Formats: sequence, C-alpha cells, structure tokens
Amino acid sequence: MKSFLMFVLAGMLLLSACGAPMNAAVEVKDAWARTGMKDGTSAAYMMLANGTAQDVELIGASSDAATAVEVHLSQMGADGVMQMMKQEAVGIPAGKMLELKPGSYHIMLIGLKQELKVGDSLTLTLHFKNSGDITLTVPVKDAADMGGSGMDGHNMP
Ligand SMILES: [Cu+2]
Repeated sequence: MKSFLMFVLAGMLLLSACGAPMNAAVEVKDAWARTGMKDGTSAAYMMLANGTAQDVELIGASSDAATAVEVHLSQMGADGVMQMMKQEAVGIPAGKMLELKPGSYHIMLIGLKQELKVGDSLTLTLHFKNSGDITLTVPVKDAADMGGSGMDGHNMP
C-alpha cells in the first residue's frame, strides 16, 4: 500500500517533469479472492489505478471460475445488516484509484465451478468503459489473513 502510493507519487513527479502521460493505462494491484465452496460464492478485491488522462468506468467482469460475475457494493443498511448492491458502473476519475475491499466494492463470483482453496488462483477479466479489458490472475487467500472476515456478508451461509 505504502509502496504503491510511492509509485503513484513518483509517477506524478515524472508526469509533471516531462509533461506527458507516462503510462496511460488502468493498473491492477494487490488482487486477491476469498475462498469459496463449489456452487457457492466468492469475491475478488484489488486496487485499480486509473493512469489515463480520462475518467474510466468499471462496467463489469467475467471469469471461467463462476457462472456469473457482478460488480457489487456492500453497504451497511439502516437495520444494521450489511447489504450488497449490484453496480452497473463504478467511476474511476483520471489519475485516481478505486479500492475494492471487504465491506465495500468487490467483484462477486456467483456459482463457483469448483471449490476455491487458499493457494488456488482464478482468471478474471475486468471490463472498462473508456479503457480496454484487463485480464489478470487472482490468487485465492484466506479472508481472515486479509482482515476481511465477516465484514461484508460473504461469510454468511
Ligand atoms: Cu457481493
């Protein structure tokens, strides 16, 4: 996280130094997905850095690992229960970052084709408006190790 901010800072310095975008792309950092049972659900989290000069929108995702993949936002409802809402598009302003994390935005994997265990990985493709698709390999990690256990309703039966 800290090194990533340094990277962004260094990039901004470089940008101001040469006056041109050095790396006009959306970059993915620190991607991971939580464990899940076959036919169950999982969620993938990551940092998305918009290195382009224009606003982009995350408009969906796809993966062979699940029957359906949706962009969700977890929010605490008025009744104190965490709720997830499907997002049609999530904006990432030019030069800004979007953090997908437990209890907030996440990529929801619905109907897992096989069990996801710690050490496994899955292939995920992110779809953007105003920028190209990004396909990445996402490692499966223990949510408890990532500080996300029980925070967004994904651990519910
Ligand atoms: Cu969800």
